[in-house]
Amino acid sequence: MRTDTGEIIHLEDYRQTDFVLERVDLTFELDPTETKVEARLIFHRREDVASDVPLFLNGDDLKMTGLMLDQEEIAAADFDVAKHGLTIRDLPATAPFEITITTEINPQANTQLMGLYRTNNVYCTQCEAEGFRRITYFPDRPDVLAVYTVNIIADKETAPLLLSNGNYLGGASMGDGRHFAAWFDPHPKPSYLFALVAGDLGVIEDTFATLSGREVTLKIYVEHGKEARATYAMDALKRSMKWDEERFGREYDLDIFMIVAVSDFNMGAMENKGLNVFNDKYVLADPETATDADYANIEAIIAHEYFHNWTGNRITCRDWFQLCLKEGLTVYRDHEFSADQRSRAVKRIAEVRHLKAEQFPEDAGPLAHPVRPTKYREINNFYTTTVYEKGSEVTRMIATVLGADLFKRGMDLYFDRHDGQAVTIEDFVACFAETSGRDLAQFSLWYHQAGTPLVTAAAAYDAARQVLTLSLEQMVPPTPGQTAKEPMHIPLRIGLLLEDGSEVPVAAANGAEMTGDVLHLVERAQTVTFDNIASRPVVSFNRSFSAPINLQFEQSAADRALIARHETDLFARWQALNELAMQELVAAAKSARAGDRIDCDLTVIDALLTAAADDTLEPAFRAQVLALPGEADVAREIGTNNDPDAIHTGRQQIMAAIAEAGRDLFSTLVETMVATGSFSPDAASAGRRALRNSALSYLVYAENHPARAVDAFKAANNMTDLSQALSVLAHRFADAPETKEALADFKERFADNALVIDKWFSIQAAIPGAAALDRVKSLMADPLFTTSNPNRVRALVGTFAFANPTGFNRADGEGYRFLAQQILDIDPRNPQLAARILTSMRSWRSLETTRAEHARAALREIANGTKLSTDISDIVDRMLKA
Ligand code: B3K
Ligand code: ZN
Repeated sequence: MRTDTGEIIHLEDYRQTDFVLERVDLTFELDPTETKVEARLIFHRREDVASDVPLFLNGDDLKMTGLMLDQEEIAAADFDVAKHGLTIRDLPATAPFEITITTEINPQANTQLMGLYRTNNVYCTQCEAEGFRRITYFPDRPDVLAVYTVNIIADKETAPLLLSNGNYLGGASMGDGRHFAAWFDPHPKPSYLFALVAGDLGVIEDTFATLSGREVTLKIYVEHGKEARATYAMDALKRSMKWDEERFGREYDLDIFMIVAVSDFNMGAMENKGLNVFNDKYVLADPETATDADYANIEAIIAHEYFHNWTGNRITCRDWFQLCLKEGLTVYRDHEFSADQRSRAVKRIAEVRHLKAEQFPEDAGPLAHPVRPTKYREINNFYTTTVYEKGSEVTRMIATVLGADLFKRGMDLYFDRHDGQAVTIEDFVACFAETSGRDLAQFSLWYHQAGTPLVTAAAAYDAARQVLTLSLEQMVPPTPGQTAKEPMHIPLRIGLLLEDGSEVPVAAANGAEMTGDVLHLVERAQTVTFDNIASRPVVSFNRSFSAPINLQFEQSAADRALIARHETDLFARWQALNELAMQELVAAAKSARAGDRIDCDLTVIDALLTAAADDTLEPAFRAQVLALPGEADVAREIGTNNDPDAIHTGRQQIMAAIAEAGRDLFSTLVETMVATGSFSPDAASAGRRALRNSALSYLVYAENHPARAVDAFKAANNMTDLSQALSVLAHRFADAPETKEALADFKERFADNALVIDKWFSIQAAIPGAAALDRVKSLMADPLFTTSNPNRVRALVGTFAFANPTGFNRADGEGYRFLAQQILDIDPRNPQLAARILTSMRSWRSLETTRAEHARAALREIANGTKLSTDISDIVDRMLKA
């Protein structure tokens, strides 16, 4: 199995290795440009494997300086080194044998940030998915589990800290200015979970007493001087450890758990056994420099990586097709954690917003793939929102279909049965089928069929018979490689509300299985009736977003407003309001395009303002109500032939109408939602800030004057308020002197804080309008911009491409041409970063023709690039495929 040649890997070709790896001993002699790695690997041949079958080990960009079998040099005739691996022949038929490989690598020159690399003078590794093969030749696949001992030798002065997985064995000075440390990880693990960190870092320390009374040492390593900013992460870690014990019965299993924060990292974080490596963006926080969103992200990602210890590390994936086995499940676990720590309804709203904004377009475009794919060219391109977020939704649906108790029993069985194994989605699902006695074959289509199902619903009420009839149809749209689809098992939570807001119990229906309020839609078309309904009910579909579907259901604004006022499910209230707003935004975009007058329905404005004013609701929820669907959401809703400028204009008009109608409410909120006492990042305080900032931006809109935002900028005593005020200024009054002054002030104040400077770049990259491109270009020339730091590139280029619809989708196509150049420039250094940013063009076919043609041309320009990485050619080829 290897992907770096660009060949296509198929799930059906899976077979286990010919040799079993028993033990791994690694010795690193660290040097910035010439690191020596000695790997001693004990193997034995599987019984059924013929004695002439050679051993193949993956390798990438390695220089081999030694190769021995049982401490004897292997003759040149008995091995071949090729670009992608090492083949060794003539190995023992039955007895275990030891292969010793010495390689030389250059961490300093490693700009891909895969394998062993340097970041701010710290040695650091990233091995998932296939980075270990850039350290030594190895059976680099997740189903090869072994116990590792690691010796690290390095200069004592520049690398006083030497870390790897597992428990610390010991270390000492070596007399030549170097020292060493040895680590042993008793838990068999795949190579992708290997980690090494060495350098000079500061640390904060704590302890955690586990359920069974063991004491675990907790350490978070950060750059010197940043220790105080790691305390929130430590707190989140301890809460995560406790929660996993209480909710899933999972205890930590080593003497020490370490987190290292680094500034150059391709992703959010990495769950290496006992030694998580984090993008420092998801560790460092204090009120002056981190927003409420940053705090929430830190909490979620610390939890996510910690939860991987059981879902991913102790039980891992048989092959990379099973990625959602660990990722979807672990996202589900971190979602539940955040829901328990914060407000469940508000968390659910944020999840669904994210799912619809990121996963739905992926599922509707050229990059669509099943949650459990069956083929890939470059596995790094499959760390997608489909695998993660839709994977989480599928896990959530198992819990919904089974109910909490049976779901818990299924999870317990999974942990019991598969601990220490590398398994498949089928193994996972079988645990739930077994504990529940349910046949989950149809349900499993969620793993295998790509595309967001469309459910079309109609409701008819027969007053004479007191019967409500729901006609439901489902359709799964065609996706690349999958034209015909089977009907799915869709668990739809529903509620029936009467005119006075009271709820009719719905536990029983004719024509569908119901469990509680869950209606099981399993046929292509299903007619479901409810008896004894005294008056016409309003149907609330897909409560708490029980299924990740698109729903088409004609419902009057009055009915939606009733749901918004009376639903007991708060998510459903938000959903009704969001739907109302969406209809207005779509209509406004169409009017703007046609050059017609834009009006906003007063029922809709009233419903939104009523909810925003409702003191019985938590402020965070009310803030979510005021956050209208974004321009990209409107584009997705319209579906085809999109004109981003018209969508922008229409949305601005709707916001203006709301701002004008809600002026009094907004000024009251700005006055009353003020913080009391000192800053706290807790969810309730964050909610008040969110509501106040939202009200403030509407108010600035209504007044059409920057004064209030300038005042807010000056008065802010935390990064949430400060960056919000700066955004309002920059996005509404881009060229005003007040804005220039605020931007300059912000830059000067935070010039030495990279994470805050990222915000400075991204706020400006998102300023709407055709001038955005020139702004982005001149920001690239700013001395603070650097192409070697992924966070910085994402903040500027990524924000422009992902989060500036009018700027990026300029009608003349210059935005796409710019992106094409950036991709071709980034790709040779860091293909993963380039590929991720390129996915911003995944919806190009839904643009109106002129833009779509420009987008196609830019994609072709990329495709014609010389020496493209597999990452980029995979993405660009799929995007261009008809
Ligand atoms: N498992 C890592 C992601 C690795 C991505 C490799 N391209 C982080 C996470 O999902 O927790
Ligand atoms: Zn993960």
